[in-house]
Amino acid sequence: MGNTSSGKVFTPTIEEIIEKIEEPRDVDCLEKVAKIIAQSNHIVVITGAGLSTESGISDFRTKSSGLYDNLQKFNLPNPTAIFDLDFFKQDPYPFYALAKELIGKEGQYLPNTGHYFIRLLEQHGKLLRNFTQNIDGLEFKTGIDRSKVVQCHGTFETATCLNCSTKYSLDFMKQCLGLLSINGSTKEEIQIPKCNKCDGIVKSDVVFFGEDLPESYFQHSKSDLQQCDCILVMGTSLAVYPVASLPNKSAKGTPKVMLNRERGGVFTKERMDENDYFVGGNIGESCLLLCEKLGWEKELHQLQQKNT
Ligand code: CNA
Repeated sequence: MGNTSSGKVFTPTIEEIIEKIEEPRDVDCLEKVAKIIAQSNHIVVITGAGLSTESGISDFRTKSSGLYDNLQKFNLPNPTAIFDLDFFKQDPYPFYALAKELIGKEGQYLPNTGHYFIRLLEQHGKLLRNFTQNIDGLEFKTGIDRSKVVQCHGTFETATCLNCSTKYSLDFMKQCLGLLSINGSTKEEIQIPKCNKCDGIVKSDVVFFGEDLPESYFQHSKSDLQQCDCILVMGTSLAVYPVASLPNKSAKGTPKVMLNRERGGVFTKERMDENDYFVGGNIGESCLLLCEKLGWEKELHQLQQKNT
């Protein structure tokens, strides 16, 4: 599986990922998790693409609906090539087609109950940090404080010319992808974003395989994981490193909880210890049940209503 302690992003090949089985929710376990959350004051939340599927954005590895199973049309040498820098320099089109889908039209994607649950952890003074692998920015649409979120795999909010490093905004990218009108007219087709100064290819500041993670990851990951009193993992297969190794970095005995349809990383039956909890099923429903147990339903509805 390679060097899991490196600061560069990498993932095992699809063949290396064992076929996983979706598991139902264990209600007794959920009850215990609610108690742990009630007692915790420094929670680290680690999130992935599964958090946003209930907002309508596909994840990577869910069979048939996941993005990796729907990339055949681009004739890629392998699915992960879409985030490979060398491949991108040869053919940036597949990445931009995916970017167009992930960014979406204005207001197309909204946060769901899972995102709001994290916002509620913040509102109750319990959130130490949310390390997100997501690049859709839905966390911020809940109103969460930006300093509470580390975007481990970068962001679509900014972009950089690969040749001269000139910075570009999301609006520039949206215009190139046909998501924003220029002088009142929108071109639906994708134009490869090119630098106004040197004509180099402009790449979104999303972290590709082999690239370094952002500075904020290194600034916070070690100390937060040492300080936290609970780890909550939501919507990730824990297959992409180094984020996948974060749950192992907490102090011995720190409760670790995974809310996900399937087990992954340290949450497989063989690897779990007595302080680890796995809650299967959809995140949205699990978070709603947790809100009920914590007495947070009213606040949840208020947050959701504010944003619709
Ligand atoms: P992944 O490998 O696709 O895993 C997603 C996990 O979530 C799987 O285990 C699913 O079973 C699970 N899952 C999906 N939907 C739900 C749900 N509603 N409730 C509970 N569990 C669910 O994705 P990872 O995040 O682990 O992989 C990391 C990649 C994905 C990062 O580099 C991201 O940039 C990338 N990605 C991000 C987005 C996004 O920003 N929304 C979308 C697609 C891919």
